[in-house]
Amino acid sequence: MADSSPQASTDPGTTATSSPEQEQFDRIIEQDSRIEPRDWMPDAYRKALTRQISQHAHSEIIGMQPEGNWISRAPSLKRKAILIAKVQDEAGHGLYLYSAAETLGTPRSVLNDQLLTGKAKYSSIFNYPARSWADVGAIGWLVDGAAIQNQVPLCRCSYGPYGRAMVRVCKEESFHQRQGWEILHSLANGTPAQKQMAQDAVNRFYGPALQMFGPPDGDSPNSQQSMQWKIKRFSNDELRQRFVDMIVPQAEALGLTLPDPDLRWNEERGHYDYGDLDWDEFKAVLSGNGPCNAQRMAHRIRAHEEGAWVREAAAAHARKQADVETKESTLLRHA
Ligand code: BYC
Repeated sequence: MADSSPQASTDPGTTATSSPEQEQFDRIIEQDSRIEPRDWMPDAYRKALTRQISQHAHSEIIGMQPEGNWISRAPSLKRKAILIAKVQDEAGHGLYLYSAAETLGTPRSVLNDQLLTGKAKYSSIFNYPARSWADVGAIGWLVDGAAIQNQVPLCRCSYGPYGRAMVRVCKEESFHQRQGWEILHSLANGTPAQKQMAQDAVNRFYGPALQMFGPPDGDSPNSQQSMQWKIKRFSNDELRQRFVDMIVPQAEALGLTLPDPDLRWNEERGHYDYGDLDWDEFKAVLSGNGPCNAQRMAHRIRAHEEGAWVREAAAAHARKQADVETKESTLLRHA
């Protein structure tokens, strides 16, 4: 793809004038090809992607907390090893995503500041507590399940680095969802108390998991433009519907129910109808008033401060390496 100068930033839909760079960009989008970091792109496209990818990265990093809290209390060595691997995967997803976001020009330190100062959002779901071991199962089955539904189409995102990061993330999320399903399956087939614990966890996570897809389409200010740019391939409601259609038979197979009295198959639509979600609660969580917002942020800020020595050591090591390389190349030049 042509590497052209970042001038004449004219976003589609905001201006009648067009530049050759804009036309080339539009063509790439139209042909379902990919925009790469050095290609010209409208400022608004860069901004929209930086917002979405960095929020996604923040979600992965904050998302380590609810399950991380259960590592020391996992019911067996095997469960503990699996959970450690899963939480570590989330850290890895955060790193790929920060790297993808950085290719758009904003350094990771700036993105991180936006998270720590509360300017950037992260997924609403991680402001809910994991109260029991069954919640770890519900997070895997419902939260990672919702994440996969949302992220598989992102593998075809028009921005190359994001789409490529998503391919790997989705493979790992698949494993995460299965481990969650397997935890719930064991509990649902255990003692009546264990089955009840699984049911309570599903009751707690069902609504918030459906809200992960974002507000209803009519209240989603970013969707239309994001879909035109082929960042998003489906709307929030379309993906939410697909998710409901997927989990209803899975819940039946588990022998658990989903906490929605309005949930029923609609023959005419070929989909399950489902009841209204609590959007007031969603807004409260987004504005910082969910059950765990303060705790999640306090923990992340503390972890960042406690990690200062690691960042300083890494920077000192990098400086030392650079010095050695400079000395070696000087010696070679004079040899
Ligand atoms: N929570 O216009 P809309 C994981 C915001 S991590 C918080 O529809 P858009 C995992 C939205 O940002 C999974 N905020 O936005 C990790 C926007 O605010 P701003 C995370 C939300 O971008 C560890 C405003 O509401 N996944 O899987 O078109 C353990 C209006 O919304 C939420 C991703 O990040 C929400 N739920 O669509 C286990 C996927 N929903 O920025 C699992 C990538 C909306 O305008 N992101 N908002 O102030 C996306 O696909 C899209 O950004 C969204 C929202 C579907 C989330």
